[in-house]
Amino acid sequence: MANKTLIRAAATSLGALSLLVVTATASNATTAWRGSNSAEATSKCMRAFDGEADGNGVYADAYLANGSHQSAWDGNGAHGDWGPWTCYTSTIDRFRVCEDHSGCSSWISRPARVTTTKK
Ligand SMILES: [Ca+2]
Ligand SMILES: [Ca+2]
Repeated sequence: MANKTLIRAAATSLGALSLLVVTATASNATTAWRGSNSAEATSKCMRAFDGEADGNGVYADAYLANGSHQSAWDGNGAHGDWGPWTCYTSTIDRFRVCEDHSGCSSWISRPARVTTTKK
């Protein structure tokens, strides 16, 4: 009896923990749009969403602080779900959403970072 209660308590707190992590990731993300396609980025992770079933793939495109160029595709296309988060060891300097055979959004600099600069 005591053991069962313990296991249930452990499972409940584990569930609460993973929910917290997901919420934190989503709320810190910056989104770039091109038509119904979008890409999200945090300071070190990004993912893409293909919102148009038109045969054109969608990917998040980024330059990192270390100068490398990275792409993260929505691998399954317009199925109503996001591609997987891809994370890097270097921070994302700028990112945009690109649609194959079509083009890209404008660059967004330093996604998901709090800006305190005032002019
Ligand atoms: Ca598409
Ligand atoms: Ca998808």
